[in-house]
Amino acid sequence: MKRFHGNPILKPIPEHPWESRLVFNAAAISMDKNIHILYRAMGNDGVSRLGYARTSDGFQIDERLPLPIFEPTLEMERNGCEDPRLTLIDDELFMTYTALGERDHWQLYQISLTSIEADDFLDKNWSWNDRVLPFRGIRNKDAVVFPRKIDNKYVMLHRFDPDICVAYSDELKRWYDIRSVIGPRHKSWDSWKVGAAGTPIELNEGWLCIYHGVSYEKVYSLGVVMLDKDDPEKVLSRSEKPILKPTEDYERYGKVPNVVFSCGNVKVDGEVLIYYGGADSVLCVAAYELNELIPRK
Ligand code: BMA
Repeated sequence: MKRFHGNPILKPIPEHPWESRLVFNAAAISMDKNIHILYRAMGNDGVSRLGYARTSDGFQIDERLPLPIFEPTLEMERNGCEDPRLTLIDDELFMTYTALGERDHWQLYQISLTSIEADDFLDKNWSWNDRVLPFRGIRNKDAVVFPRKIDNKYVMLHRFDPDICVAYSDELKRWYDIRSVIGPRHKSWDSWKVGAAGTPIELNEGWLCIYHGVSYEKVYSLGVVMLDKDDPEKVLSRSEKPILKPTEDYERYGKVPNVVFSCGNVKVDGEVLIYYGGADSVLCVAAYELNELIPRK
């Protein structure tokens, strides 16, 4: 495993009010010979919006747009659009994110799902389709859609505290059969709660899913779980140890200390690039050999 020596790859830009304070958790997708990064950004108003950056080699940023490409429009997300994940299915890009709103003066976070035509995305024509709430009014986050149907159904991983759960859909609107896939493990780095990271990667062995685990000490680390190709509720193996834990200064010190949190991973030949937020303050990347990510039982 190698952390990029140039980490962090994205930092706040003080001159841009919407991203002047924090830039962190990001979706990443490889299309058209580039890796496209949608990152969560915050300015002084404390509202999360999404910014866009592009890299051709996965590490050096070649382009970064000066304005957000996605921001709250609906009442239920007035306090922010957080932690995006992207999945390409046929020619449509689906984005899940956490919508942060309020109910009875309490913060309410829930999953929201939208999409955009791949061509529009590549043309930077940000014509997103309607935003729908798969689990309206229910506290839920860390949602990501699998890149293909399984048994003729769309599948999503999401998090009903403290477990990673699954849900199925026929048309990406109504979701059903919610069941737990993995939960926290006692006396482990993932003892408090777990949540999916980026889009599951399909391998011969199964679905390679990177996830975050939180310990009782509130340290956020990353691990992997391999799910059965035909039955994503069946766990084939799960890493005993984290594949990434906060050790560098940019992971240990920041808005929220001791956090590595990922919403995006990209497989490039035999390597996987994992994009992750450091201490909820900056965006970083680490490269893994595919082999080292496959969990041994
Ligand atoms: C989670 C999410 C993430 C954040 C993490 C650590 O609940 O809100 O966006 O990175 O906490 O603070």
